[in-house]
Amino acid sequence: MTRTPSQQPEPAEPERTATPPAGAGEAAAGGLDWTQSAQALASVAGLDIAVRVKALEELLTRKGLVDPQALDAVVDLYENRIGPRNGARVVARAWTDPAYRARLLADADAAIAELGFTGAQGENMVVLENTAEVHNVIVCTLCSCYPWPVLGLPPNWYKSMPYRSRIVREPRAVLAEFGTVLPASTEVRVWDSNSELRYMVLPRRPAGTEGLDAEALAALVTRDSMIGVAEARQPERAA
Ligand SMILES: [Co+2]
Repeated sequence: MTRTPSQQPEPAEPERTATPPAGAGEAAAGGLDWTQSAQALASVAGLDIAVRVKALEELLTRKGLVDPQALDAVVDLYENRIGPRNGARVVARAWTDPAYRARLLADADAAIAELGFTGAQGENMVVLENTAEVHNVIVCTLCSCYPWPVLGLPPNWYKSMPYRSRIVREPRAVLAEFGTVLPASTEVRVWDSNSELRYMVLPRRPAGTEGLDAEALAALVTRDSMIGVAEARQPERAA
């Protein structure tokens, strides 16, 4: 099975972070010295990246080098705020600028880069447009490939085995669990991401949003709507 480091921002790689500080070698407060720490890290090097990251986090926490709550805050930032807000801006632009929408559907990498969103896990993007006829939803059945620059880090359910298997077998049932019930006439297409190709869904623009500017529109675009398990939010007041 192919594994990609899709759960933490780049600096979390043990190799780079486990550099011994000056005076290393003495027993530290946590009971491990840096030689032992490096060996411990090497011994888990063949394991899943999540296990390696967890081991690294515990080691750094024990040494007082990181605050686990601060780490959680960083993850939350990427998972829930910075990332999905980027994608929301892409969607709002596509809703308000037909020429941009056309560029986005034709060459997503270039159109997304126009807004300044580039980086790891964002190469070879494909944007899938939801319409009344076709509803797209994305998954990575093999692991957890996900377009970081526009959506941030994947939510835990996206990485879970039940989602990865069930969205393929029974997409309508899974969508219904997310509160998304589509007419029988709407075709549901499930797209399997991989290390060469990352998908993002362009959700349908909600009705009654004609008077909203791009910023107000972006606020209606949720992470889940860009994965395709939900639709964009309805505006609170009819425009
Ligand atoms: Co994957």
